[in-house]
Amino acid sequence: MNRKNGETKVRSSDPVSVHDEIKAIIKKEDRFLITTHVRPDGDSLASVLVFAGLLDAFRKSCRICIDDGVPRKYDFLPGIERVKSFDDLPDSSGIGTAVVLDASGLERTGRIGDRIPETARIVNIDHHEGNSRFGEVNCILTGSSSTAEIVYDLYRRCDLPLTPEVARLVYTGIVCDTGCFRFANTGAQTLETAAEMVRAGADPGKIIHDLQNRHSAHTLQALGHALTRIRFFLDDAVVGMHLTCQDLKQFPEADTEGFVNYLRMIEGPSVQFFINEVQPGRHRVSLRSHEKDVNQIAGRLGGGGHARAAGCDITGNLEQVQDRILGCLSAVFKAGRAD
Ligand SMILES: [Mn+2]
Repeated sequence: MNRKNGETKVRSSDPVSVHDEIKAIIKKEDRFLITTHVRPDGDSLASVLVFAGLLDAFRKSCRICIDDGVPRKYDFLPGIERVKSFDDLPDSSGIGTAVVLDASGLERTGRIGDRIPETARIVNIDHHEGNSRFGEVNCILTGSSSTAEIVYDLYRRCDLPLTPEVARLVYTGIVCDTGCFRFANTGAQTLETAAEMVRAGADPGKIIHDLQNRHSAHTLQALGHALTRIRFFLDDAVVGMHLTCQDLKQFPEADTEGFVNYLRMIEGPSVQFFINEVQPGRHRVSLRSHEKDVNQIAGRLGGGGHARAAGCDITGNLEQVQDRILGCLSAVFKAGRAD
């Protein structure tokens, strides 16, 4: 990837001027690619679909492409069939503008980033604190609960009518990134936007049902298995659990996304982690905290995310992975810098 990143310093954008800039691009550009990070979640998928709706309203053509399949649990999202995987993008030479949503760096889009022609303009819309401002236009609003909320704000500023489909998408994005309005990123504005979505046709009960009550039995069995592995570290300041490839062979249909959040329910520890061995020796680590900056810790381990929810990939055996996480945490605790 030859593209140069912009300043790496975190800085929130001025929403009015950057929205105007994006609006101007939408008006003059005709060939768009919309993408987001690998292992898409509810917010990233909702964001790409709301942005696609915005382009539809301007009668612009776009392709939506993600370097990963769409997890089955998001199959209820209106328009989800428009989201294509990497193999469906054999030729990207005609793309004039790539809109990258909910990705803190271009590398988070996996192989898609490399497919964006050098001549194409990149519009980067995100709410992650560590966003590397890799776009020609960067709309980074770290105070937003979700990227869906930012895209909706843009949609509203374009004076487009709020359809029930867009309302369902935006509501889903907010619910997914706020943990159903439980996390610290749930502000008054978030709840106001959510209320607006409900008035416009989003059904909160139905969306929660679609998101949470369609798990396979394997998912709950895998969760049960992981919960038996809860261990405390660093004088009980940290709690963690893990699943190995071997474990997951017993539960092939398990979706482990969100398992780490169960650890947050334990009183006492200030940091929670879940280690998921996705391939032999390759571990996906999820970090959470009620009050520490785990984005900083994930950053030291080659990952990133948000202050209270972040992740990284670490290779090695389980003990090595655990040692690296704990080594990093104990250094940060000692220095008292993770507040
Ligand atoms: Mn997000």
